[in-house]
Amino acid sequence: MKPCLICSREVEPFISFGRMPIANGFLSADDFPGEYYFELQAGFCDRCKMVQLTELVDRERMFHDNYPFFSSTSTRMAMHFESFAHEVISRRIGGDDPFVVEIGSNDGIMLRHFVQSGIRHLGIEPSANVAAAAQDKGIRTICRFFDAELAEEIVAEHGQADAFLGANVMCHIPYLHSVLEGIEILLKPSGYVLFEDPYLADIITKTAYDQIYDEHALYFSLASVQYLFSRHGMEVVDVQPQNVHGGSMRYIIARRGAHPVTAAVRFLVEKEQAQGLDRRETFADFRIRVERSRDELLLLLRQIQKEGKGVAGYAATSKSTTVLNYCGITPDLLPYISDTTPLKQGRFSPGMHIPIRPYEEFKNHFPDYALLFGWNHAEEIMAKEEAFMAGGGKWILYVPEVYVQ
Ligand code: DWN
Ligand code: SAH
Repeated sequence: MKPCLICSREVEPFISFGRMPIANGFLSADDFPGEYYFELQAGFCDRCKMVQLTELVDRERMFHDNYPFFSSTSTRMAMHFESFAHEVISRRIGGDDPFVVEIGSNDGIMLRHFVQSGIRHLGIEPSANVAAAAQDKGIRTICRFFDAELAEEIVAEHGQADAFLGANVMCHIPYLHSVLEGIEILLKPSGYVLFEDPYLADIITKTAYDQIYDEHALYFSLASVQYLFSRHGMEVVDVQPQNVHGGSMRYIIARRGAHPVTAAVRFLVEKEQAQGLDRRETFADFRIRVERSRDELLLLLRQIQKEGKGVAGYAATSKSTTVLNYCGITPDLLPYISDTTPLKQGRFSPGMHIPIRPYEEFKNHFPDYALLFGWNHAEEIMAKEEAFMAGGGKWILYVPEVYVQ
């Protein structure tokens, strides 16, 4: 048993996906022999209620100068971050010369709106290639991992921040206490922290097990976030569910007593208890549903193969690495995955070594079936793929269950 990343109590594992490669470790054939693996296993801490990985991958193996995820590839997400930025600008900052810091700012998908509004901003993004994409757009970005030490340096140079932002990044940081110490240093007394991540209740109820992969070290509920921030003199003052990435939660946090706590926080605390997010049995039940999902997906792909129909993967997401390796989906069952990211094209998927092909391959030769690894972008993708569907093409989905549409 491993000590909890948040409170040091022993964590009880509830699911193992077995030997797993790096989710975003798309590779060339020369690299197959040296491919890195770890055991992908998630556990639950009964004291602080944090769901977490029990074996961690070194951060430099995941976030480096060749990180292949560029946030701006989804137009729906671009709109989402425009509205996130406007929530901050209209409701959370003010005064003469506000200053906003975002960690995990990637290619600047959110910060560009602060640039446009002439607001003092700073992005903290350790993956050099995506940081450079932001810098090229005139977005002030430091290429470092955020922690308490960096927070001191930022305050010395720019002063304290009015808002500290993060989207899909806090759950990537197992050393969160250092980040929270940094926030204590960086945030003005009346400042706000706003961050959002895939929400544990959505992952569990939708059997969205593919959200579990190396980069996601933590899986937040309101209860676990409250515990974490309370240890640093802060509290959750509001929560706002977000209809992105399959169901996310935005947490709005302030120093204890600085701002009133909304009724939404109290309601969600009760709802989580009713859903059993604070109990082990909930996770044991999740494991059973995950195993069933795996068996059904494999069965379906084998049937399609037997019928001699063509199938392709759609979007080589990080999440797909868990599905492919856990289910054992080999290139004979899935000959290729189409993806719009040039850095992934011409390479192979981690572990199962399925070729990643440019989107044009899909567009020019529709398969009979498309296995939608980008299910979280289903609305955007299906709207774009009307011709595929009009020609009789069918989608294979596995969240919240395995089905053909
Ligand atoms: O937390 C994370 C989230 C925010 O983004 C990171 N750890 C990594 C990443 O996860 P992901 O790879 O599962 O993200 P997405 O946004 O579900 O998938 C992005 C991939 O999908 C890209 O490779 C581009 C591809 N894609 C595509 O080929 N066609 C995406 C769309 C919308 C499309 O139409
Ligand atoms: N916010 C973007 C990107 C999410 S991907 C979005 O929602 O689309 C996660 C990002 O966090 C990656 O770009 C990664 O390089 C970055 N990251 C990982 N650890 C970090 C840390 N300690 N500090 C700041 N950024 C970090």
